[in-house]
Amino acid sequence: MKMKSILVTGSLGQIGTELTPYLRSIYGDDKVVASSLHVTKNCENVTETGPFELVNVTKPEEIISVIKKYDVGTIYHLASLLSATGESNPQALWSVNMDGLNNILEAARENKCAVFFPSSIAVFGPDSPKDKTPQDAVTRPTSIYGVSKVAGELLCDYYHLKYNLDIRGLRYPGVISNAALPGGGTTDYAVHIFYDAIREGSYKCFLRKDSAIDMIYMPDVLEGAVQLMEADPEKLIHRNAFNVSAITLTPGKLAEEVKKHIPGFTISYDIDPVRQAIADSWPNSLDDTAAREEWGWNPKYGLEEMTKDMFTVLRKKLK
Ligand code: AKB
Repeated sequence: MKMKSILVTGSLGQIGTELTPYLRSIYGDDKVVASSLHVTKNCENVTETGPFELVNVTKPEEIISVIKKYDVGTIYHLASLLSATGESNPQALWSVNMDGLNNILEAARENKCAVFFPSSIAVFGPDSPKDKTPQDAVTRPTSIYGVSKVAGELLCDYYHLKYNLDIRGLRYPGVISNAALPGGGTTDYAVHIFYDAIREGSYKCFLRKDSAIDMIYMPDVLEGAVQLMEADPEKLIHRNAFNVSAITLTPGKLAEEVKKHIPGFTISYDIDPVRQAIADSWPNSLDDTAAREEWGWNPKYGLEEMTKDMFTVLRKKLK
């Protein structure tokens, strides 16, 4: 049987920029359709290496037209606004994150597509256990981003239960990567610090030195997403919204690791109250036992390996 195509929304964002080529390397360049609201600078590794379409996820007809044109069978729905951006424009966040997801799920229902939905550590709030937050803890977030991710997880479960759609997803902590910069997130410091360390030898951090939030490195993000989508459904008890994590981090701890590579490196702190309040409402760390047991989540990059690789790649890129 001819293999159906894969559609990636938000393909020029932090994760999409690397997930699209990764999926193309596994399933074939012409089988992975990248889409985005608009084209950004230096995006040729996505737009020129396979099919690319402009799609606004708030417009159902644009999603349906691409699904039909390429005979799409699976959607990696990455288009989303992040936590800090959401606090400055909650309505825009709701429109992209919730209306967008609703449109994707409806299009998936009509066309019998499987869906990957990235949720976030942001689903947890001040009432959730702070350390090693369990898979099935209370989810009452205080950021609009978190509210949209909880509602999104529930909507995904609903479409699975009601229409038997194959919808799977992960709760990402902060994602550290070196291809595209993250935009408007609370965990962005853990990427920016590397760029500023190489360019300036110093970094001004918008979170407190002791603000703990878990992180994962992009190669583990890529492998984990595909591993989950390929997992035997019989083994999935949760299916959607799996906690995943790899590195428990604070800005202070990351700065110490950076200093091992750039000895004169200095960090200072200029706290952004909005992002600090979001960070304070999130867990310090996540318990990802369910992901490990149900589909074999096993991240390869700890703090040392990630930091070494970030410097190797970025030193070449920023030369
Ligand atoms: C953000 O900081 O908003 C994101 C996230 C943790 O979901 N990186």
